[in-house]
Amino acid sequence: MALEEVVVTEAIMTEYYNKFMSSLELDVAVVGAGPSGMTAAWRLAEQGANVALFERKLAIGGGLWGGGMTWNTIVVQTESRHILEEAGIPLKEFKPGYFTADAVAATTILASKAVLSGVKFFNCITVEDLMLREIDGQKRVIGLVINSSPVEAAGLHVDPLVIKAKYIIEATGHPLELLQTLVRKNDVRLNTPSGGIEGEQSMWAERAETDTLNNSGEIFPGVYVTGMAANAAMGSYRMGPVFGGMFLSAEKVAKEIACKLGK
Ligand code: 48H
Repeated sequence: MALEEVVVTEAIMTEYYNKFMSSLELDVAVVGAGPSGMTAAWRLAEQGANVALFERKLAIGGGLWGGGMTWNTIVVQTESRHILEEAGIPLKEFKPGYFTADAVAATTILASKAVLSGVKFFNCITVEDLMLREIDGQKRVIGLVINSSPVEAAGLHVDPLVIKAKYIIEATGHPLELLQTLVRKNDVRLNTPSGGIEGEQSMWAERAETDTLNNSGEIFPGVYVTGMAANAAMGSYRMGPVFGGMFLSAEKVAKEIACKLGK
């Protein structure tokens, strides 16, 4: 078979263009393809929402690949077992209530579930800012300001592009990048005890896991926070390589947004 290089180029340009064009006005834009972002995106897309996921790195997965200290096994508790089982991630019970999963299996299976449910992945894209509006006297986030990650890495002065979304999910993990930007640049109050970012605390796994679930939700009009970002925003603890709270937090946020979208 003849192989024309320009056809390959045309195929990539056309397909990516179509994916991008269908993401200009989303139901949900997820920022960060770690365990919480991918789980929330999967749960929403499988209910028919128009969802795109933006990830700065070339590789999706966030902290899920690495297990604990690069020993690539993760631990989840009984409460979150159903989510992994539904995804088809094999689990082993190590001791009563403590389940392990291969971190590579967890990452790849979760990513497959998301992409096959219709989530449009945009890896190598950095979300550098948010789009704000005042609606009925209240400020609301209505979209994302995005740029190519290599542009960011090279420090080039290249202006970004924008996509709109009814809801944004902040799933950037420990650095809490989106909310940091929102608070730094704008005179806004978050739905936190102080109105600002409370900041992550040290290790206390049991407390952190419960808090992750409680802290996940709408933190600013149009912005939901999930995963480690929820604890960083609300001032709770870290939990190390226990991932149950990440999955449960994403499931909670996806349910709340699906309900608002009438799904
Ligand atoms: C695009 C961005 C941007 C940006 C960041 O860190 P993650 O894995 O986040 P979670 O919350 O799904 O999972 C947390 C977990 O991995 C973890 O770190 C745990 C449990 N720690 C406990 C402990 O004690 O340490 O993924 C976040 C993703 C990453 O892939 C980033 O590259 C990406 O978000 N990201 N993508 N634009 N501005 N900022």
